[in-house]
Amino acid sequence: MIEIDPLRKAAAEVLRRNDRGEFTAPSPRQYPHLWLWDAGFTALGWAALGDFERAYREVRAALRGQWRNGMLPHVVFYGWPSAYFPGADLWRSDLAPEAPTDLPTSGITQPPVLGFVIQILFQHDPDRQRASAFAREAFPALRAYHRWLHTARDPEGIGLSRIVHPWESGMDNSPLWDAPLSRVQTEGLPPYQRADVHWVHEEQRPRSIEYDRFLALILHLRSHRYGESGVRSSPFRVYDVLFNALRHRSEEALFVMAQALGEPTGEIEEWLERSRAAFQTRLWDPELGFFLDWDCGTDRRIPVIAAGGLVALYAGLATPDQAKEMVDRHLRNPKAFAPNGGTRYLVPTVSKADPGWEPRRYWRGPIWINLNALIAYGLARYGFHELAEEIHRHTLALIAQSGFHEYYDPRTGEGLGIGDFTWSAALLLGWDLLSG
Ligand code: 9WN
Repeated sequence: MIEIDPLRKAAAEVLRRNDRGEFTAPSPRQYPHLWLWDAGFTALGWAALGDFERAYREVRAALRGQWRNGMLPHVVFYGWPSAYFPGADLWRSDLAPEAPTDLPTSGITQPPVLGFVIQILFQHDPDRQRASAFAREAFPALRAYHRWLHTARDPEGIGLSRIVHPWESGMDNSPLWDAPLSRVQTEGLPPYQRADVHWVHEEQRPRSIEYDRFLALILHLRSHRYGESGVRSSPFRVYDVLFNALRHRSEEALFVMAQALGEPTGEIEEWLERSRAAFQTRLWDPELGFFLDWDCGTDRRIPVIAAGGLVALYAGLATPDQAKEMVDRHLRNPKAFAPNGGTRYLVPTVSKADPGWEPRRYWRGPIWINLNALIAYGLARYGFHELAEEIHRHTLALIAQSGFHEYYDPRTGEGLGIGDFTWSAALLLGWDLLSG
């Protein structure tokens, strides 16, 4: 039996150590700035500690990076300069007319979690006046962000937002991107020095060829001043299940918030309806029985079974039959996600049956705490309570064994990547809050 109290205490210490005052660094050494989806998970951790003021400060810090067109950038460079690469000097957000002029940011976004995070904070803050004041302040910024996701990132109006860089998915080197990334040309790329392999062994990080392509994509978008022409001509354009599922879950939350605040709901209802339909017509793969990403370059689904697909459940986007099929054929299948002689823990980021599966390399196989939390609550939403509990138990076991690592080897439970990682601590604390 794992004792939860010492783990909570240790998690609170990680949050406090990584607290930089105006934001919480995902890791002060490896990631010394603010990252968008990290900030959302981190705010839940602060709320679970009862520190709602601090949780609001985290969200505000992310919103402070907002561009005039509504985009929320994936990195806000508080604390710049630092040793992080690629830094503000490479992104050059000052080239974009919509970017803030007083704070450097990146020029791409990350999974839209803040919508459901602000609803959770609103629901749980015991100080109702403070909760309403914050909701009123944050709602317009979030609505503007989602409008941007539905226009700039859905130029064909199909009801899904495209990502134009793997970093926008948050799952940087997933095998999902192998095919679309292979089309990114890297000739003429200026020489550069990676900083990510300073603290973490390079076998646990993306390969150099992927880094070259990550940078080539940034330079492409930058040469278009991060405007629509760059998005349209990007060699990497994907409708990602995880990204769009989190967008949908956040829009469910924005709908509830709009009702509570007396704001119009029609636009949000339309968003919800359109993404529900698009998940069925475009992303559900009846042969594989799973939600798959869509590659706009080939106009086909990407046949990679990744844990992000299961996050569709968190947004309620599967029919009950689809949920059952995903669980029976994939999640409970020892050849895919379930433990077998080789792996002991749920949920590896990629099915073991996928040829791209690598149990120690970043988003190609290891377990990440944020995906476990989202998948567990997705399962609970569909009534798979035992399986949700099992994922929670496995998560606690990983943390008890190896501490608050960035990710974990699903075979041994060994902690990989950087240690003292903020969202692993924040979600241990805030796990129950994710239920809504
Ligand atoms: C690039 C901060 C971020 C996470 C991402 C994770 C990693 C950055 C990097 O770290 O990405 O954005 O430098 O590797 O993949 O999900 O938000 O924790």
